[in-house]
Amino acid sequence: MSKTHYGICNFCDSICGLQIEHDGKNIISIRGDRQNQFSRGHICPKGIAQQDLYNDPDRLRRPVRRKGGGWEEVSWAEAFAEAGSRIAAIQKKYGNDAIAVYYGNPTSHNYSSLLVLVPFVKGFKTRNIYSATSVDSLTRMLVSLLVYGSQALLPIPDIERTELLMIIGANPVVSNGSVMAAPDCKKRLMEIRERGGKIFVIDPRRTETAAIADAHYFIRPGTDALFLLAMLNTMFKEEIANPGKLNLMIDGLDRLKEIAAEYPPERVADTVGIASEDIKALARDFLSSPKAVCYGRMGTSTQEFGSLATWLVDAVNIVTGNLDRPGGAMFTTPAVDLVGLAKLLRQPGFFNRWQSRVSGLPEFNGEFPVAALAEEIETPGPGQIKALVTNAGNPILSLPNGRRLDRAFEKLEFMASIDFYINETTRHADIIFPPTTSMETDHYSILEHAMGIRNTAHYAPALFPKPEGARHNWEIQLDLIYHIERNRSALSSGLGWIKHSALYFFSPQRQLNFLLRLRPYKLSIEKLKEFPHGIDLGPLESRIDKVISTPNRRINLVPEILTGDLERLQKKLGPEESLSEGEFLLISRRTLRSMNSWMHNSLRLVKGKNRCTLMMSPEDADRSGLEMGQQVIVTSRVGEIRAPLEVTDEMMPGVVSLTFGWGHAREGSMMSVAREHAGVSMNDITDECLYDKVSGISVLDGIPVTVSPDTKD
Ligand SMILES: Nc1nc2c(c(=O)[nH]1)N[C@H]1C(S)=C(S)[C@@H](COP(=O)(O)OP(=O)(O)OC[C@H]3O[C@@H](n4cnc5c(=O)[nH]c(N)nc54)[C@H](O)[C@@H]3O)O[C@H]1N2
Ligand SMILES: Nc1nc2c(c(=O)[nH]1)N[C@H]1C(S)=C(S)[C@@H](COP(=O)(O)OP(=O)(O)OC[C@H]3O[C@@H](n4cnc5c(=O)[nH]c(N)nc54)[C@H](O)[C@@H]3O)O[C@H]1N2
Ligand code: SF4
Ligand SMILES: [Mo]
Repeated sequence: MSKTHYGICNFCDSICGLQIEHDGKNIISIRGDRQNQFSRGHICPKGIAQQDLYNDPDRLRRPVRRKGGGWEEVSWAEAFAEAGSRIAAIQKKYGNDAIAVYYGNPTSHNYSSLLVLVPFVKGFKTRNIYSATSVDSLTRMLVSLLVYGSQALLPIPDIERTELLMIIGANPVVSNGSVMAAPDCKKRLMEIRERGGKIFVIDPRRTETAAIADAHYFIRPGTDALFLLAMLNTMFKEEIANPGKLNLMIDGLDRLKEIAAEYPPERVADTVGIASEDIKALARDFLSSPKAVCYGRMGTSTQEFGSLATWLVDAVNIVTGNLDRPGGAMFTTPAVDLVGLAKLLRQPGFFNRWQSRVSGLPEFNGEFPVAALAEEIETPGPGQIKALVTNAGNPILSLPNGRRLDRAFEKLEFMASIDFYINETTRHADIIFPPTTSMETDHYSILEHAMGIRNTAHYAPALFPKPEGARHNWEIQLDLIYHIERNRSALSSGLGWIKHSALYFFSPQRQLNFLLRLRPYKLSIEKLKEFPHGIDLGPLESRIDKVISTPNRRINLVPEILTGDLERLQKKLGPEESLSEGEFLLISRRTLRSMNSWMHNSLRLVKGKNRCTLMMSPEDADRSGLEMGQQVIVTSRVGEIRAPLEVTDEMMPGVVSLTFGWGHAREGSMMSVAREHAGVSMNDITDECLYDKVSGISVLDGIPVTVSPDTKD
């Protein structure tokens, strides 16, 4: 008999409520939960495809170990014992930093994995810690740390009440929002216009989001900081820029005025690609709207001036009085209060306490930027990486210069991965530990609720019990550390056992329950179970005076670490910055039926037309003598890839775009459907040497490339 379970999709920040029909063992169907307080029935194709992951015959159910040219299943005990002893031996021989850890995006969508992340990464006792943060939101977190005093203080656009939304470098209609949990995002954006508000989009591609906006402006990749400074220039000149009640708590307003004075719209227009009159009009519209908000994401984060651009997005909101006011950019009041917790534990975030060995890249919260990973494996000397553990990440496809990483991973003495699949990354591993799927785990989206456009809370029990002989992700993380400690010394083994038992006792579920019981809402898992469609805790509230975490409890509008980078930005205005003949700037693209690099083994998601194309404007195609559908070679400093050309006026002339996360034909990867729809990996030509000089975040948008016909075609 069919039963109904209300679950949560944990693939992206949208946290859609799922209505799952099942028979206790098999999933019959998945659809959007219409009664869900937050997602209102919304679901996207990836949510429906959760069942494909669960049913996938290629998904590993037991640990596997490399054997000859293939793999053999081994018991958990054997897998842990071997990984523990190999890692401990390598650390004994070369020092603790010889082991590196990389954890990927799904870690942050899985509360239990997240709650054991600190003991997990610290357990390795290495400085070589890496994650997808440095190809994603590092700049966002760094700017929050510098301006508001806590990396966890993320300003969220209050799209339910705003009258003007300026989206710069984000495509929420496809991504469903990032650092902005806004399920049913497209509809919510359309509601802004239905109530008479406006949406402006600033993007080198006329995106799916631009298609539902009032106006769209092409911008040259990497020049957002200049554009935003010119906006500020106009705002200050008009003399009506007024931070309002924030005036009393801002440090550096005059200094920002001085800085912006140097960037009149006329000075930046040619470089940015937006007419000075348009920049002024946008600034005036923004100023004159009683509730406006500027929202930037990947396009302003993972670029040459990622820190400056992210900072200036906030500056626009602050100087116009739109920070912390309804309809502007606001801080959430989540049921698990991360900001309060960070304050209590004195962990607001840390930056540049130490630097990477080879290139001197700054640490952030104890992690190095991934731009340093390949060179840290390749460069001999004390501290060289000899072994790697990955958790829920696919760096070969998700990090710049995947081919160099492929070569570097080959040199490792040992590698272990926690993942469901033998994919482009884990095929390099010696041992793979597969965790349970999202259908076998309970859910509470700690980070996403903290980024909600409303205050909400939603707990969903696991749909199916943990199958016999399976391990949850958090259990694998803790068991692995325990087995390393066992091999370190008798003392470490004893202490490790005590720690291990304590962490199992204070399991992630117990920790979550404890955190939920705290103020302000004093909830609990039991209580939340009474609300299978989630609880709406109301719209965002003004609360900066309660949460501001800088030592002097004031907003630091002009952090020196950021202003120090303005000199580099100035150079962007020089003549040497223009592209040479035949050169383009390459940007990244997301599509609705892809989830970064990893849901391509679901036939329902990959069938249909090839989305792995190079988009180019008709002018550029004409000038280059290229035609729609033709196979082209895209070449950067680090290599070349081949892809079919898609000629479209969506693209700004001079800019080309590729989807990322494809390229599943690599030998040894064992995902049969993905292999049939392989595509090519954009990150085979992104350049690991290009990063934002302040934060070290990788440049994924604005890579210089050339495009030529593939004569073999
Ligand atoms: N060129 C370019 N590159 C990019 C981006 C871009 O826009 N352009 N975007 C960047 C961004 S924003 C991100 S977040 C990164 C993502 O980078 P990664 O996190 O490295 O890559 P994902 O594709 O998310 O891979 C997730 C991996 O985790 C596995 N997995 C899924 N769920 C679980 C789980 O619950 N437990 C475990 N153990 N494994 C699981 C999957 O099988 C897959 O191998 O990519 C970045 N790379
Ligand atoms: N369907 C789907 N949804 C996803 C994901 C997915 O893979 N697929 N991934 C999830 C993840 S991990 C994340 S982090 C989020 C990301 O969420 P978003 O940031 O909303 O998504 P992107 O598509 O990366 O949007 C970046 C936009 O910036 C533009 N851009 C590129 N360079 C520049 C520039 O220099 N300046 C400006 N102004 N714009 C620029 C690009 O054209 C693109 O439209 O999406 C999440 N949601
Ligand atoms: S929008 Fe995100 S959370 Fe919602 S169903 Fe799709 S992948 Fe899942
Ligand atoms: Mo991401």
